[in-house]
Amino acid sequence: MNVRQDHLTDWLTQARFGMFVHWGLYSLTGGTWKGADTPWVAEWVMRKHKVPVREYEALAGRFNPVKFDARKWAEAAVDAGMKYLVVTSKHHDGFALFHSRASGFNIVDATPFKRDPLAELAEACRDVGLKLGFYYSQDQDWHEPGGSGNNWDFPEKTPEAFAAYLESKVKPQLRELLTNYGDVALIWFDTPYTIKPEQSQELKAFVHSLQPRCLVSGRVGNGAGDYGSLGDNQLPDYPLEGPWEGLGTMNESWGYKPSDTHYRSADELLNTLCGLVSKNANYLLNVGPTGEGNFPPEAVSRLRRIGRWMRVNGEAIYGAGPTPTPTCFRPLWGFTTTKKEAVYLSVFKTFGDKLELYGLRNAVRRATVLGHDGLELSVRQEHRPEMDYHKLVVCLPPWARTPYVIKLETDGPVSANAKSYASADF
Ligand code: H79
Repeated sequence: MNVRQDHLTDWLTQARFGMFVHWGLYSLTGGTWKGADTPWVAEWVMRKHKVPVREYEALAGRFNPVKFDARKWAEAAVDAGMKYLVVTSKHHDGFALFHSRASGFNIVDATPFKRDPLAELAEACRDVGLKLGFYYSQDQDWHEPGGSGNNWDFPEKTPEAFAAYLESKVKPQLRELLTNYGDVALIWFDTPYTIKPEQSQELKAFVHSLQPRCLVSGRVGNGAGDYGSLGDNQLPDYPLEGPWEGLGTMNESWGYKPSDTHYRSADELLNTLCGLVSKNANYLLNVGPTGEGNFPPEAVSRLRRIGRWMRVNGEAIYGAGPTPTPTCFRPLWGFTTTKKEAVYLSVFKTFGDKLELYGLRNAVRRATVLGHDGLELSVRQEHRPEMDYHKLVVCLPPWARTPYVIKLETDGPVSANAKSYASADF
């Protein structure tokens, strides 16, 4: 995929960490339909149980999340160290979480709530300095005969009906999203299962015609995106070229699912963040608020812990580049990220009182632990320039608690033997 590499994606690479929010009518169900569970992901409740459109629509009559507080969501993201927020404006169920003239199946016209959460979020994000993006399911729409995915109400799918759906719902709703909510940082398209190459290009051009600075996610399909999108919960093995974004959940489901209690710990989520940045990718971490509009307590506590860590260690994340030694055996202690004249080692696991790093050609001027700037760690370096072999040994501080970050200040721009191996004994 040909991702865009110009100044318009600079903010994305600078940001590195964002919040994904999956919220909609499915949040009311918690993934349960007439007593039956939906495996894995709650937001698929309609398709997994083949709920007829008319029956699913009735959920709207019960959607009244009076506890929704946009400011609270935005502040939770900022406190966690996140720089942007992407919220589901319309998921595969076809329900618009904003006031839409293009479809009556929207939160203002179809629910007793009658408020427009996206308008409230746009204002809150502006107030707290978060960029705002909208997830929009352009291909699957289980509410429409032309959208893909619903073959129980609409068994006859045709390319003509899909094209008509793009014209009558997708484009008008994108126009609303890109006209009524101020600056939109990105549109996060998803699941390009049936969309044709020219339709993906057309949607991208349509978004840019309304807001030229708005980025289009890789899942608009057919390689047309401005930036790349990894698979759900995927970690790449090697650094990626250009702007990319990884995305993941804290438990399994994206939409609120109280039975899904298999949460990753805050440290595991930080491990994923550091792992992604070391591969030149962002991390969009999901929260699935309840049908009442609250973040689950498990998410709140993790966001708080992540925020405490980011306030000390954010320097290793924001605007940081990938590992300079991608072919090194994957270090077991953690991950490497870089700035112009610094290398950051995020340490998640220690083996004894030393850590080894191979391939760094620079002399290290100073080694410190972020948050403990006054204390210098002792390092030993061995260089054999004729073999481009470089070994660095850092003495680990016994008082530091993982995960922590070691900053190595280099004697000039970071330079490394990218093909360096972890061991010279081969
Ligand atoms: O919005 C979230 C997912 O609902 C959406 N993308 C993320 C960001 C997504 N849609 N489709 N997929 C992800 C891939 C579909 C995977 C499937 Fe399944 C495996 C469909 C059926 C089996 C996962 C498990 C979804 C339903 C059950």
